[in-house]
Amino acid sequence: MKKLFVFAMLVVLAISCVAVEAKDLTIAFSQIGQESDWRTANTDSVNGTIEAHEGWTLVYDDAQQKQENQIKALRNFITQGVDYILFTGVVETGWDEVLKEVNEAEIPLILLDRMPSCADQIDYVAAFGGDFVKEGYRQVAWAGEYLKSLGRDGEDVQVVIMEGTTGSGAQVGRTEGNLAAMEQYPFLKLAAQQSGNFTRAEGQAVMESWLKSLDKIDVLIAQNDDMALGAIDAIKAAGLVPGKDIIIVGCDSVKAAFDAIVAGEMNCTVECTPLYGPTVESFIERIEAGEQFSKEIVHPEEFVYDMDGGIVLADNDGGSTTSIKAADVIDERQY
Ligand code: GYE
Repeated sequence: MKKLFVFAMLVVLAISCVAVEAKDLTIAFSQIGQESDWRTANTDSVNGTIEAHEGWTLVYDDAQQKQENQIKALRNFITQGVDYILFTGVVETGWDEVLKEVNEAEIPLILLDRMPSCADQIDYVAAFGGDFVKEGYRQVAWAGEYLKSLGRDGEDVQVVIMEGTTGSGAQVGRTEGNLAAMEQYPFLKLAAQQSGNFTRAEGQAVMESWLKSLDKIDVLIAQNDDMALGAIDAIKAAGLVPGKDIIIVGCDSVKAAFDAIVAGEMNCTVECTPLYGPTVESFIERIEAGEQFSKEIVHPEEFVYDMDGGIVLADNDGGSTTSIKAADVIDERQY
């Protein structure tokens, strides 16, 4: 009986020790909006992870694509005295003032996804997001190599680039990568370049107008899958066959793009993972334990998926990657 009592006391002590050690945290997240499947998966991953973590409380704000809403949200987070701020900016510029206010309030800032251009002038504790230049480079390099494999590098191949939200880190970086890779494949000719704002509806509208105004389109480079999927609807409505009459390369690698590739209506998607939750969780846990991160942006490892696999393409950083057949891994996809 006495032994049992001592054991019970030890259990009580152990539980209370754990309770004292784990610090309760309020973590605020200023999200851009819900423009794409990528964004929905990103929100679910980050919010879901924080909400599931014992002792962590989430304060979430959806800015509906408006910079002024994000600025308001950040100021609210400061007033509330949250313990961490997670931030991704709808565009790159215009954050200097409000992020300096976050610094003055001494709230640890974690930069996610689209980095602000003032990153060099502010303090932040960690940064995590896609390598947008590399993704853009891969999109065009995949198309170049694929066309070569079809023996079409002797043609003048007409390429349209559908860009994301103008002035966003993802659009700026992917456009830089797209254009750098175009230089490596002189048979690829830029026929048009326009924003489809990362949404399905605008992707469809931009493709409709291109199909009316341009003589010939051989390749569509869409800076996200949602715009590619919208464009596919426009291509079908015009009586053309997507994936054949027009080669379509997207970005993100969302499930709907995998379905389109397996159905033969889309050719390739360059991965950009939205599953940030586990990384954010480990950053915060490690920072709480006293670890310091460098200011360098941590990029996740990402791949390229297409119809048949086996296309070898050079990366912009001297490395290379081999495409993976989408149908082989579709069942493992998490978003
Ligand atoms: O590719 C797109 C989204 O910033 C990486 O934003 C993100 C991009 C993503 O709307 O689908």
